Amino acid sequence: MSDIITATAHTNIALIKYWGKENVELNIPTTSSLSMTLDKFYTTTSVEFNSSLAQDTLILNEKEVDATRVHKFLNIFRSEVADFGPVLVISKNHVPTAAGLASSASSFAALTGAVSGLLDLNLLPTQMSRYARRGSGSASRSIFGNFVIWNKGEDDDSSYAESFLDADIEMSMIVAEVSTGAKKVSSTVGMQLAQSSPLYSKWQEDSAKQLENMKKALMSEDIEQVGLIAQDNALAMHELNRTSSQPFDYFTDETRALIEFVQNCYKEGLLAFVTIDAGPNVKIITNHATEQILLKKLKDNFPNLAFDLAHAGSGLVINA
Ligand code: 2P0
Repeated sequence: MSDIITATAHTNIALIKYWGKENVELNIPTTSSLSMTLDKFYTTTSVEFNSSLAQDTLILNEKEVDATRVHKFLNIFRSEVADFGPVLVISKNHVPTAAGLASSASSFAALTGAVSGLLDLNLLPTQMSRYARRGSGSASRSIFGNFVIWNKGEDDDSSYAESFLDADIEMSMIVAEVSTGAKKVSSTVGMQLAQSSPLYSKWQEDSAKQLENMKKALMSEDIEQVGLIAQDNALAMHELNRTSSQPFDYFTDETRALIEFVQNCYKEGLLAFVTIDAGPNVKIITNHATEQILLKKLKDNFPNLAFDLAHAGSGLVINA
């Protein structure tokens, strides 16, 4: 066992969203979800035991930050595996943090990999996925590359992600960075509110059907169907927020303008669909053959925005 263990995990974007919890403490979701892991955004995390520290310490992007969530996560291992002293966690996030690009997914997946290496646990990827889920639900999916399904399960043992399709089907994602500032409603709070929407049970039913159709579309590499289903699923998720007991909306005027623009591109014959997470950024689904045409149109029409181009990425890597 080496003294410092480093792990890298990429973020993922859900094509069928996780937006609600059956169990808040354990992050057991109300629906299964399916995602694409992205090559462009990732987190690299190193961990080491450090007896000179008074408590678990997190250095994120070279600054010491609040380690409460990391401490809580490490305590899961302390209670389930073996007790151990303070851990120094040094993390570098190559994701615009807390702007709806799911940095918690890559962060907790990388931390899971690093800690399991530090403790010499030799876990199967699905077992790592269970631990990552406890840190942040979407992190369960970032253990794997390409297309990943998180079967909701019903308890701590049965709720984990696994690879669905470990192939690059020439899908592309253009990320429009509408805002890199902190989001106003955390995912955890947002989900709790969404579950109060009168539309929620219908959304769960629709999500189950969309998941089955999404699986078929991915297997047949039909990116148009993938995009249409993902777009319907995401827009319905945001409608839950607007119809919750305390309505809220992650969209800004720029988000809405981008959605309209992308939908017009599709009407004009381009392969272009949107998906949006817990923030104002818009992720545009297209394919390798269309990405440069679409990127140019987007840059010409939204000159103030930054765009990133991402493709399917790899799963967790632990370097001992
Ligand atoms: C997803 N999102 O499936 C959904 C869609 C955002 C919108 O998972 O409370 O940070 O830590 O389990 O995983 C973001 O929520 O939430 C998320 P917690 P998480 O990607």
